[in-house]
Amino acid sequence: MRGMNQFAMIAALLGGVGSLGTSAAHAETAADKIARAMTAAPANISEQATVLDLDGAVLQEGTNGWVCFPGVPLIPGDTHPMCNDAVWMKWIDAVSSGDAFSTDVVGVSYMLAGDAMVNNSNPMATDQNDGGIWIEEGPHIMLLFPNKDMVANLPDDPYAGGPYIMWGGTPLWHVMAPIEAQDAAQ
Ligand SMILES: [Cu+2]
Repeated sequence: MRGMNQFAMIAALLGGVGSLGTSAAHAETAADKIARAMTAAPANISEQATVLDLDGAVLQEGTNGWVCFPGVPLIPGDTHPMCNDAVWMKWIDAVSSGDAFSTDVVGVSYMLAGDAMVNNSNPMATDQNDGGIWIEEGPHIMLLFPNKDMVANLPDDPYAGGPYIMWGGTPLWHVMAPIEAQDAAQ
């Protein structure tokens, strides 16, 4: 599946994930959003980063090429901040426009404040009782690679311990590298 349909479905179906934060988000000031966005990465990255709102509006201009968001921009109302390098920004743009993503170099994104609960194999899943493996990852780094052969050594199981592949069977695949111990599968 590709094109706008995929993004529209992800946005619509995962919208519920972020809806808990929506009412608080409406009351938030730009300063609140900037402060949360900056918690996604180490200060020496986030303090010089550009900060964008989920709709792409510039909250703060930066100088170091990194872009931080107060939530995942593909998920309306999300409150899990991330700081992306240029490769991850290209990935975000590709997913939101429905274009194919490719990269010649590794991409890095920081999510040191943790992430939403997701089905690790299906980005569009919404039912946590669907029998799939669900994960609400804590502080982590996310990596993009030029091709999947480069990560053939990594498991698809988020509870295997160490880095793992999220959404491995889809064009949205990426490596999750937790930086804190993860609770066992429930
Ligand atoms: Cu993440």
